[in-house]
Amino acid sequence: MSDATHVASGKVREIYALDDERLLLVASDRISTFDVVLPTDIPDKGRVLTGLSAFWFARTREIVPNHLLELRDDGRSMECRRLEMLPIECVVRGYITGSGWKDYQATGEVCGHRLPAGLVESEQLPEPIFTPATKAHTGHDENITREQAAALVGEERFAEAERISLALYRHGSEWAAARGIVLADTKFELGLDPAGRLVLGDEALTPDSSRFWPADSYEPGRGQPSFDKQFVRDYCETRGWDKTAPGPELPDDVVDGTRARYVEAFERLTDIAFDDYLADPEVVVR
Ligand code: Q0Z
Repeated sequence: MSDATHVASGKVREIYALDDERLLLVASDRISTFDVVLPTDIPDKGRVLTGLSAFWFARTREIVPNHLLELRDDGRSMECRRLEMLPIECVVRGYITGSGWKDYQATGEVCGHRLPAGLVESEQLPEPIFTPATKAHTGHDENITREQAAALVGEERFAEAERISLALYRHGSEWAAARGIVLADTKFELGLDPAGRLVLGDEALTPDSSRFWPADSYEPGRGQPSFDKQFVRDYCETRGWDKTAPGPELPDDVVDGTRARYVEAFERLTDIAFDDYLADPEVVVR
């Protein structure tokens, strides 16, 4: 780590430059809820997210190449190829929730996709839709139409990004559904390699970049509980917190229950014991 210079911070992750071609992505154990990072860590959360990303990168290489070069022994750091990231977030939605639900209620459309009338909150869409967003450096990403996205990246890149994103979502959502997890929606970040080819970067199909819902309690017509963060949200609600920083410290039972949910998501999706991952992170890419 002494040879790496810090280049960027996300809410719960850090990026370091290793050299001109390589970055180190480090996932912390921080957790955010209602857009605020809480003062209490969830032990091993960063390892769960890194392991899941690496798992998906290994399993989606036939769909799109990715930036992963090496998973480090700490289980929370990945050496990656440095890419020229596209200036759009590649969001795919299979269910109508979040900002998609808001936009649909206001206009009957999401990112220019006209949807059937009468959808209820959290309902599955007739088919998954690609709903690009701009990268807001402060505040929230903004949904944009395919025309706006195509103007930012070019028609040809847009069409390729859409095709890749839908294929990744279909793969991930079918895999997750077979293991009792609804992948409601997800966000990919694509970049260009030096040859100008699209490459999957950042994290992929993790609970921080997606909405995971427990399939056994799925019920359209209401908001769904989050597979991973529901204990934290419930606790924050009982505290009557106003959702401005700083958030509340979490009690041990909320921390333990939340850690168990992250580990459960990892084990269900990978069919690998989390202890085996801790002993040798490369198990997820073999
Ligand atoms: C990803 C982000 C994070 C803060 C830049 N392979 C890549 N090449 C170039 N840039 C990126 C990547 Cl992954 C890149 N982000 C998002 C991640 C902390 C922001 F860990 N920003």
